[in-house]
Order: sequence, then C-alpha cells, then structure tokens
Amino acid sequence: MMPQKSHDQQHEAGTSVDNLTDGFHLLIDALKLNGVKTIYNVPGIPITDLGRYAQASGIRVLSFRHEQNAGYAASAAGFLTKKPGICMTVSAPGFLNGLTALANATTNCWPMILISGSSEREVVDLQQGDYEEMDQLAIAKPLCKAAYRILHAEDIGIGVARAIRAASSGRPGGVYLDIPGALLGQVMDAVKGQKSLVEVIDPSPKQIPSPDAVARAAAILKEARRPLIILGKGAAYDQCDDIIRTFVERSGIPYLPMSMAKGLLPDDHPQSAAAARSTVLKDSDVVIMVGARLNWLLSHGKGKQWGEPHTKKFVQIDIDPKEMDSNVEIAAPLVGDIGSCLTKLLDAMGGDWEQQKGWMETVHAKTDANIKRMDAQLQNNSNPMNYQAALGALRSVISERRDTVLVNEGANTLDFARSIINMFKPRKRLDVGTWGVMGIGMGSAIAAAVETGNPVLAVEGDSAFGFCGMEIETICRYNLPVCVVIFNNNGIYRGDDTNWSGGSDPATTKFVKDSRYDKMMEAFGGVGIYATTPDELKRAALEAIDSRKPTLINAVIDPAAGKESGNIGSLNPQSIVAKARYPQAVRN
Ligand code: OXT
Ligand code: ADP
Ligand code: MG
Repeated sequence: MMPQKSHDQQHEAGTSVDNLTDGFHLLIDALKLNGVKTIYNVPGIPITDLGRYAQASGIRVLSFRHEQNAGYAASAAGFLTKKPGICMTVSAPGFLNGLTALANATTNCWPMILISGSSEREVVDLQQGDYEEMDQLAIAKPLCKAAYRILHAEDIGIGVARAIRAASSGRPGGVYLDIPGALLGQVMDAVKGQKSLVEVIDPSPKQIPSPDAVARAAAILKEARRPLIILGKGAAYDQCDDIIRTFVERSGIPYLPMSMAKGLLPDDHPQSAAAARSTVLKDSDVVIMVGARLNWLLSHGKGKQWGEPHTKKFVQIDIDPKEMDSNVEIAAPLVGDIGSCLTKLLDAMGGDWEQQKGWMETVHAKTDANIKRMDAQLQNNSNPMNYQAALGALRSVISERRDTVLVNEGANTLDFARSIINMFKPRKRLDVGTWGVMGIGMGSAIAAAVETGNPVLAVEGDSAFGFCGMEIETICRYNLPVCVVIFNNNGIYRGDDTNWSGGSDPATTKFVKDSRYDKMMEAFGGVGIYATTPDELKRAALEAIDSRKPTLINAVIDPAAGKESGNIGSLNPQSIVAKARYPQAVRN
C-alpha cells in the first residue's frame, strides 16, 4: 500500500484525538446510523481493524472462511430482512471472491452491499504493481446495480447513504462500495464528521401504480375465465404477506408459487396449484405475475409448456418497468410495489371475481392425482434410500417444525425437495435462485440462523455442499442452530458414472465413494450423524432442530437414484455427432 497521504498532517498540531474521528469510525457510524447490525466478513489488509472496531462498537461481525460464502450470507440477509446485507472483504482476490455473490444478489434482485478495501488510486491508475492491486470499481460496475468509491473521510456518510439507497430502492440489487485503504486512516474533526453522516429516509419508497394501469388490469381480470396467479420471490421479498393472502383468497384464483415464494400461503392451501404446474401453465387464459419474471424458470412465457398457440393474456406486477415485455407481450403492466398494486387491484375488482365453473375442479383433479402419486413414492423404504424416501422424512420434519428455515441446493436434491417438502410460512425457503448457483448453502444457512434466530435445515447435494462446506467451522464457531443434511450419492447427479475412455481416473461427475462428511462436523466440535434410513434421518433432524446444536447428517442416497441435471436435463447441449460417438450420452 502507498504510504498514507494523511489528512492527519493537515490537522493543526496540538488538536486532541478526543476531538477527532477517522475513516474507520465514520464508516462504522454511518452503517450503524442506518441500522446495520451484522457484517459478513473475511479479515485481511486493509480491513482487519475495521472488522475489529466494528465488533467493538457493537455490530455483530461474523468472519467466514471464504468471501463467496460471506457474500451469499449477506445477500440472503438482504432477502430475509428487506435491508441490504453487508459483506466486507480485502482487496483484489477477496473482492473477486465476494463479487460472485454480489452479482448473484443482483440477479436475484436482492439488496446487498459489498464493501472491499482497495489500493490507492495513484498506484492503481498507473498500474505500478501494488499489493493486491486491481481496478476494483471498474470490474464491479458491469456486475452489479451500482458501484461507488469514497476518497475522502467527509464523504463517507453520503457514500454509505448512496449505497444503501441504490441497493434497496426500485428493483433491489447488489452495490459495490470501494474503500481505498488510506481512507480508513484519514482523520477529521469529530463534530464535523458526525454531521456528515446521512440517515437514509424511506430507503425503498412505496410505488403506487397509476389508476389507468390498475383499471386496465382489472378489465382483463374481469374477463378471465381460467386465471392463474404466479407468485415469485419478489412477492416474498416485499413482506406484504397479508395482502397477498387476501388477494389470493378473495379472488379464489389458483396460484403457483415459484420456489422461494413457497410458504407465502401454506403449501397445503386449497388454491395451491404447485402440484398442477403443467396444467395451469398450459390451460390458464389470464396469468397474473406477482414479483416473478418470465425467465428460463417459466420457459420465457412461451412454447409448448404454455400451450402455444394460445390467446393468453399476462398481467404483470413488478417494481421495475423494464421487466414488462421482456419475453412476451404484457397486456396489463402494473408498475409498483406489490403491496400497493394488489391493494389497488383488489379495490378496483370489488366483488367482481368470476371464473369458469370447473376451472378449479380441473386444477384440483390434477393436483390430487400428482399428490397421490407422490404420496405413494414417499412410502418407499428402499435401502439405500432414494430421494423420495429421504425427503419424505424431511417433509414431516418441516411440517412438525414450521418455523425452521429450509436451505436447499443440488440438482436432484433441489428438484425433488422443492416439490416434496411443503412450506408453511413466508420466507422460510432459500435456494439456488435465478442462476441455479451451487454453493449458496452454508452462507444462506448462516444468515438465516443469524437474521431470524430460527433453526435452519440445509438440505444439500454432496456436490453443492463441496462449494461451501468449510463454513461448517463457521457454524460451529458461532454455535449456530444449523442442521446440514448431505444427500450423499457419491457425485454430481449420480455416483455411478463411468470414465468413457476406460481409463482408471474416476468419471468426471464422481466423488470418493461413501465419504464421511459427518466426521468433518465432528472435527469442529459439532454433532455428526450417519443415516441410512428415513427413520434415522427424521429422528436426527428433529433432534438437531430441537437441540439447536450444529449438526451434519450424512444421508446415504442410492448413487443410481438421480437424473442428469435433475429436472433440467433438457438444457444440456446435444449434438448428433457426440451421440454417435458416445452412445452412453443418450440418457434420461
Ligand atoms: O404438473 P406436472 O405433472 O408436470 O408435475 C410437476 C408438478 O405439478 C409436480 N409437483 C407436485 N406433485 C405432487 N405434490 C407436490 N407437492 C408437487 N409439487 C410439484 O411435480 C412436477 C415437477 O414440478 P416442479 O419441480 O415445480 O416443476 P419443474 O417442471 O421442475 O419446474 C421447472 C423449473 C425450471 C421451475 C424447476 O425445475 C426449477 O426450479 N429448477 C431449478 C433447477 C436449478 O436451478 N438447478 C440447479 C442447477 S443444475 C446444474 O447447473 C448443477 N451444477 C453445475 C454448477 C452450478 N449450478 N453452479 C456452479 C457454481 N457450478 C456448477 C452442479 C455442479 S447441479 C450441480 C451439482 C449437483 O450435484 P449434487 O450432488 O449437489 O446434487 P444431486 O443431483 O442430488 O447429486
Ligand atoms: P422468481 O425466480 O421467484 O420467479 P424473480 O426473481 O424472477 O422471481 O422475480 C422477482 C421480481 O420481483 C423481479 O422482477 C423484481 O423486480 C420484482 N420485485 C422485487 N421487489 C419488488 C417489490 N417490492 N415490488 C414489486 N416487485 C418487486
Ligand atoms: Mg450428489
């Protein structure tokens, strides 16, 4: 680092330090003034002391083993609390490790601020080869919602305020805040410093939809005969659970929850169409999107899955006007926050809800058939367990402990769990999100435990766990009520693949057979359990949740039970040449 061009020297000799403040303290005070209670952190030059001072000042500073996991924790905290989660890292490599999580938060529309220490501008801009030199601001910019750098101590208040407002307002997202090391050591008059701090008033202002837009949407809904509501994670994020429930129940319309909207209404609600997904997407005539995007997870709103050719009309509620018409024509765009839009729409509709007789019966017929089929599969007592057997056990655990936060990642482990495990309360499910990213598990679990105080059940594919597994030490260190269940099928998707060259290296998707992940947890003082039956799994998970002790259950899953890429195998590129060369490539 460059020797500090300190503001100290500009201070008159003889000024007592009691009357001074510095960049460290201004940054901490600015965060505290804006209600920041937790920082997800990895220490090192130049932010080690910043973490110490923040802890000393009463902020909870949780140190992780890798910045990516600290970042995922901050982003999950943003989703759960509707306030930006704060991640703090060192320069270049630490910054880059955290950047993946910042980009993921932006993709998920979750508020998060990545604060990274950096080298001084003078050296970076002349590329003189500083310790961990990198033009971090330039690199962050295209990957997040906004990026700012603070150069002077007197700008810390406004810089932090700007970051908070950018992360929280409109469509939430990730913000990068660049903190050159020398800024922290800058000294200024304490009273002036205090006055320079800014408390952000109303960081995510309500956005009321225009009356015309409401009338347009109501007119379409009045004509609807087979309407469908799709609830997305934006609806969960908005924390307007009562109005969502009122809207769904007063309208009598079936609703489809996207994965992180599960639990906004309990999954056993009579209007849930989760188990009739294909039917409602295909046969509905009007679709009301509530905080959900028509992206890949909804086949972009077109194609066979949507019953094309069709005359469906879309009503879309979203805070971001740019989301409208992103994939298909939106007949009635309602731009605003979900709570305000649904309230206005309810008013405009009055009691005028009418749907085709028989629509709900059609939905129920499909739902009943799928639930019956699933119930039969859950009874399976095969040894080793398949996904349904193991998840049947965890389904009853969540049903019996409804405040538990479920974290879920993997391919098969994710896809089976999403439909098998019913959720009963809002914002109790955290998963791989819009990018389908592996490695969110431990960071999300830690944030969920810290931010909610509730126990956490993290259901993890063995591969998914590998991206973040070292954080079980963090879980033990802070003694968090997290129970990690590893679905150990010895590999990615399956554990029985072969090396197609016939050579002795294992297949590209295989791991060490029968790894004892439970022993890893024991190494850090947590509870390790090896479970081979649904009964053992259920008992161990309930005990972990009730005892609140850090626990890892190694659930042994049949290596042959999974499918390539779970439910999204069709997204794998294919080629007739490759198929001809490798007949094994034809599967699923
Ligand atoms: O209506 P129909 O009849 O069609 O039936 C549907 C529902 O109505 C019904 N259903 C129900 N029936 C009865 N009861 C209930 N309650 C019920 N609920 C639903 O069930 C069917 C299916 O319903 P579903 O699931 O809602 O519908 P569907 O069609 O699947 O929905 C479509 C999607 C797209 C919305 C859904 O599939 C979805 O959300 N998918 C998300 C998929 C995803 O994101 N996957 C993760 C990424 S996969 C891959 O990329 C992996 N990688 C690569 C990698 C990644 N991702 N990241 C990084 C950083 N590096 C690399 C890796 C490495 S996965 C992976 C590791 C995998 O290995 P693991 O060991 O971790 O995991 P295992 O696979 O377990 O080994
Ligand atoms: P899912 O993956 O669950 O379908 P998405 O992440 O695709 O959900 O969509 C979430 C949508 O919610 C985004 O388009 C985002 O702009 C929107 N959103 C986020 N917060 C709000 C809010 N408070 N009010 C309205 N829309 C919101
Ligand atoms: Mg696996």
